[in-house]
Amino acid sequence: MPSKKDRGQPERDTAPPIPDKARTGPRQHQSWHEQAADTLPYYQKHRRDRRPKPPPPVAAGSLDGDMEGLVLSRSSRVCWVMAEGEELRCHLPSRLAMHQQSALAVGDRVQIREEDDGQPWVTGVLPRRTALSRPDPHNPRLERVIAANIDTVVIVVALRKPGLKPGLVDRYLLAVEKGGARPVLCVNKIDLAESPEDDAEWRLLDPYRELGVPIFPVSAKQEEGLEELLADLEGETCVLVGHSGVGKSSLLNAFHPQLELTTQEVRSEDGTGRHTTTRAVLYVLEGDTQIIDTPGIRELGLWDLSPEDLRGAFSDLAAHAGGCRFANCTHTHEPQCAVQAAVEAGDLPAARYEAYRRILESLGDNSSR
Ligand SMILES: Nc1nc2c(ncn2[C@@H]2O[C@H](COP(=O)(O)OP(=O)(O)OP(=O)(O)O)[C@@H](O)[C@H]2O)c(=O)[nH]1
Ligand SMILES: [Mg+2]
Ligand SMILES: [Zn+2]
Repeated sequence: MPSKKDRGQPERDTAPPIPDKARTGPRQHQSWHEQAADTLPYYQKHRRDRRPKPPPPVAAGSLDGDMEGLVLSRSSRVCWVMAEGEELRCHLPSRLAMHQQSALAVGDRVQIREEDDGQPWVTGVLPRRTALSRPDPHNPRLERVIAANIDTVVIVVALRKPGLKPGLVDRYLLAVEKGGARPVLCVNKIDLAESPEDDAEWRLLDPYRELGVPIFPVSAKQEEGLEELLADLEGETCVLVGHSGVGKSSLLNAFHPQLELTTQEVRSEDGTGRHTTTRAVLYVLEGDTQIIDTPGIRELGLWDLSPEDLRGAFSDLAAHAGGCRFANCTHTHEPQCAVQAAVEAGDLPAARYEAYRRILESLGDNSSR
């Protein structure tokens, strides 16, 4: 990893020891933003004309199968694959089934072959272009791939029922950046909200607007704003993610009513969803848009993210970090921290700084969900 000095930046002091919480993150590695070696703001790094990332290693198997296909969904030891216009139920060899959560995801391209038993089997998984991952909630050392080869991750939120939780959006943005896809924010259920001018919740979205994340206000119920969102996603492979009950499946039904996906009212007591969708499924819409519906989650753990990665990925904070006294400033306890000064001066939203602090602390906890 090149030092700051090698990159032509002035040498600065080394910060005093960081508190234990901030130090104990996942293993250190050369982070994706360092590899990118540029200082572009967050969203500009994710424009569609960006250079493709080098593919990760092949997950499993030899690649001399007979047919190539697209994984539509998966279950224990089997997956459904679209190959040559047909939907095939394919078996997984045990070497793949054993690592199914990381080795095979919806959106993966696989090689399949009809074996002697007359059944189609997956023989290998092709390298992924992008992925959206999280740690396994039961074992944070294992990667769980939510979706593979996606162009865009649509982070779905609602302003009411359930209320907007920016913490989850912050975490998704980090995971999306790491996986190489493009983020967009879809604000559903606007029929339940006041007008944007009057609604304090809308202001929670300001930092994301400033980061350049596209925001689409929609109502799946009243079919508002859907055309704009669909036009933005046209021809892409996308995944809908977010809390349970925000309306991911309802959006897909609104895009394509024949799907008739099951949806359920949120709980009246606290407005939380009922975890209706239980597995990720890819649907192909008109215009060759592929959309993956996923189960809602409670929290999103961050896969393989070090405190250094986090500092770089919060690009709005990082833009001020050059003024910190210490080159390795964590913006928590160090004197003469330009990031904290910017928050105090109102040049950086306090909410973003607090989000950074919360996530940094959770890395120390080795948070798994
Ligand atoms: N008022 C209103 N309600 C909506 C809208 N979109 C969805 N809903 C309702 O919100 C509830 C939850 O919708 P779902 O589509 O099941 O939510 P989900 O995100 O797929 O939830 P999980 O599958 O549990 O992750 C349902 O009762 C929908 O009718 C909307 O635009 N406005
Ligand atoms: Mg659903
Ligand atoms: Zn600092």
